Amino acid sequence: MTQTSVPQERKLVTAIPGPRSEELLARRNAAVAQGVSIGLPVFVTAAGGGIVVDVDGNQLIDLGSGIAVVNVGNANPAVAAAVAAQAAAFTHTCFMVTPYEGYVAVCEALNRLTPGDFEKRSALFNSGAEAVENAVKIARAYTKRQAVVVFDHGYHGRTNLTMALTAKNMPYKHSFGPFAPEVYRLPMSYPYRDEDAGLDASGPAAAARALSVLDKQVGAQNVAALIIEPIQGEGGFIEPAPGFLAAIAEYCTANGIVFVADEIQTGFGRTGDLFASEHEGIVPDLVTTAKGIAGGMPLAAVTGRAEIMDAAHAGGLGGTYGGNPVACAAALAAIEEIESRDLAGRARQIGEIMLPALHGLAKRHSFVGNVRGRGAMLAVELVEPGTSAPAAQLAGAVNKACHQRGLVTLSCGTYGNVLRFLPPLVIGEELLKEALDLIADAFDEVAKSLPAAEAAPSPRPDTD
Ligand code: PLZ
Repeated sequence: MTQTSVPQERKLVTAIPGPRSEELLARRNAAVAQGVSIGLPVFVTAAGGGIVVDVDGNQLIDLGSGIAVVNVGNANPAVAAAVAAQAAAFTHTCFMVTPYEGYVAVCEALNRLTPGDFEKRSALFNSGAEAVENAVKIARAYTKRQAVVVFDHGYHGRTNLTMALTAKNMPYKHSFGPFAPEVYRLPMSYPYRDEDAGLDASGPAAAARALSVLDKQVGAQNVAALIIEPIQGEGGFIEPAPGFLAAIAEYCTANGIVFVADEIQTGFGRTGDLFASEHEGIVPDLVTTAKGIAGGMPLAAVTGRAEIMDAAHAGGLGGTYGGNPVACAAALAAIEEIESRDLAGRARQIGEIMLPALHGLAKRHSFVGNVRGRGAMLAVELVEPGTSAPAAQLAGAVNKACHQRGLVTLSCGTYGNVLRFLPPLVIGEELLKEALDLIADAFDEVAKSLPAAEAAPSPRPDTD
C-alpha cells in the first residue's frame, strides 16, 4: 500500500523532543510569533507512508496527516513528481491573467467527484478559510440575502468572516473581534451530549430544535447560506445523528437557502466515502474542499450547482494565487491516487481495524466517555471518571503519553477533551496495529496517575 523511501518503522533514539528539536525550539521561540503554537515539538526532516522522521533521527507513527491533509501519504511519489515537473515548467502566471489547463482539469475533477449529477462549476483558492468565505460571497450573490447560519461546535477558519462562523472562542476568536455581522448559530446534533442532557438525541428531533432557532431568530427568507461540516472536525469529531443532515438540507431546499457542506476536513476519502455527505445521500448545493485535495500543497475549492456558482459577476471571484499551477498539478496527482487506489475503501478498513480497539479502551477506562467517527476520522472523548464532565487535562495527558511513545496524535473539541486519529490512508496495517497498542499503553499510564478508586482499569479486552 505504501510507496515511500521512508522506512515504515517506528524508532525512538532520543527523548521526545530530542536535543536537536530542543535547539530548533529555542530558535523558534526567539523568531516565531507566539500566537502560532505547536502541538508536538519535533522538527521534521522527512515523512512518508505512516512515518514522520525528525531531526534527531526519531521515526514517529503519523496519526495526524498534518490535520487530515496528506491522505495520499506525505511526499507521495506521484504528487512529488507532478509538483517537480510543474515547478520546472512554470510556477505561476495567475489564472486570471493567462490561464493554464491544470486549473480547468482540477475543476472538472471536482465537478465530477462531488455529490450531485447536475451541472456544476468550481473556483479555486488557497486555504480552507478562503473557500468558505467565497462560498458565502457566492451564496449572497445568488440569493440576494445576507444571513449565514452555522452550528455549535463548528469550525470554518481563522479569517475575520470565518472566525465569526467558527463557534469556539479559545483559541480561535479571543481578543480578535469585532467579527463579521449576520452570522447566526444553531444547536448541533451531538448524540453523546444530547443524550446526556436528557434530550431526544435522534437526528430529526435535533434538526427540529435547530430549525426552530432559525425560524424564531433569523427567518428563513433572510438566510443566504447554511454551512455545516457533515462530521465536525475541530469541534470534536461530532457525527450528527442519522437523519439530522437530511432534515436540514431539506429545509434549505424548501426555503431557497444555499446548503453548503464544509468538507474541508472530511473530504477526499477520509471518512470512507469520497465525501462525508455521501454517507446519507446528502447532495449539497455547494461543497468547500481543501486539505486532502492536493497531498499537502495549499489549494482549496468551492464546487456546486452551476446556476449558483455563476451568480457572482465576472471578476467578482479570484485572487493572485488561487489555483496555483503547482498546487493544481499536485491535486490532479492526489485525486488520481485516491481514485485508482480506492483510498476511501482503505479509510473504511482503517476504521474497521481501529474502532474495536478504541471501544476496548472505553470498556477498560471509566474516563472514556464516547468513541466515535467514521473511516479514518476517529475520536475518543474523555470525561472525568464515571461522569460525563469533559476532562481536557486527561486528554492532554494521554496525548502527551502518545507523543512520548512516538505517535503523532492530536486533540480537539469544544472542551479540549477529545483525542482524534487521522492516519494517512496509505498507512500500513502493522504500523496501525502497533500504534493502537501504544495508545492502549498511554491510556494505562494515565489511568495509573488517577486516584485509585477512579482508575481501576478493567482487564484489557482481546481487541486491545
Ligand atoms: N473548515 C472543516 O477543518 C481547517 C485548522 C487548524 P484552512 N481545520 C484545521 C487550525 O488550528 O488552524 C478547516 C476545517 C474546516 C475550514 C477549515 C479552514 O481551513 O485551510 O486552515 O484555512
